[in-house]
Amino acid sequence: MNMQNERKVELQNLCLQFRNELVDLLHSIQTGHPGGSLSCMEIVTTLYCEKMNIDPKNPKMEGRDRFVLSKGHAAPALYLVLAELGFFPKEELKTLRQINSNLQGHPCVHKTSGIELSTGPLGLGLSAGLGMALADKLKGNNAYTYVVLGDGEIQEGAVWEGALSASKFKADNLIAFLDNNGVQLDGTLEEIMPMGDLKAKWASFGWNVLDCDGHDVESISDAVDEAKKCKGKPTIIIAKTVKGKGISFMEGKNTWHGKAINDEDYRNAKAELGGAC
Ligand SMILES: Cc1ncc(C[n+]2csc(CCOP(=O)(O)OP(=O)(O)O)c2C)c(N)n1
Ligand SMILES: [Mg+2]
Repeated sequence: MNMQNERKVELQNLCLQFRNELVDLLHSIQTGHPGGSLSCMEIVTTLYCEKMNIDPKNPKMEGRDRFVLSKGHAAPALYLVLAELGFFPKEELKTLRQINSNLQGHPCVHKTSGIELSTGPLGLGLSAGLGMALADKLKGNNAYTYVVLGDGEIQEGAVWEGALSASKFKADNLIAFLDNNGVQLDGTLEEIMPMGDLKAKWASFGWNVLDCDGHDVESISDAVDEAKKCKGKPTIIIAKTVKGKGISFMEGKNTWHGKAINDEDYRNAKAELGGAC
């Protein structure tokens, strides 16, 4: 319970603003991934706006903290936060998913200021993030790498190779978030491929395992503080989330994984979020 109430309200309002902007953007381009973007909104916002040592004016600053959106389809959530912080002009958001735009449907390290790793093919972010964390250790940088994983994503075998390596190399500057919304592209995890006891699985791979409410900015912030206290092990924070969070008819529905928002759904979503169309 370390966050001032005023700051908590600021961050919550920012997330509401991002949800409104997300719906505007995805409606305007008639494509994109609403469900997974809404699910990780508080995690990405809290990390970037509260926890990470970064400088939008100097995105390659030596010793900065790193962020890897391993579930790359949630790129719009990340773009909204990066634009708000000034990594690139907010005007550019309108170019989302256009050919030659700097804002592709999935994060691209060569195009977008602030992006540390190109992602989209699921399962690669944890190992790459581990490499960044270990490089920081070699350089003597006191920096953290944060990786956000989807719960469907961790069905990929490569994730567990990364998990094994991170504990072997004692990467205590690697903090992963599991966006644990229980839903993947085609259904629930229970229907498609149950992951069983997540806490026990990660612990058995040698990780420090924490949990948090993934839609509560204070709970997320506290979990990061707790993770930083753990020495000699990487940490995974299992964040309880809701896919499509904030828009009732999208919540918990795999059908909203990657569906265009039509005019009627747009009006209903905006009415719920309290924003003007
Ligand atoms: C290797 C790979 N296989 C399949 C896909 C297609 N795909 C994109 S998102 C997704 C579901 C991801 O579910 P989850 O990780 O739970 O994400 P979230 O619920 O947070 O949106 C799939 C199968 C992909 N991007 N990469
Ligand atoms: Mg999921």
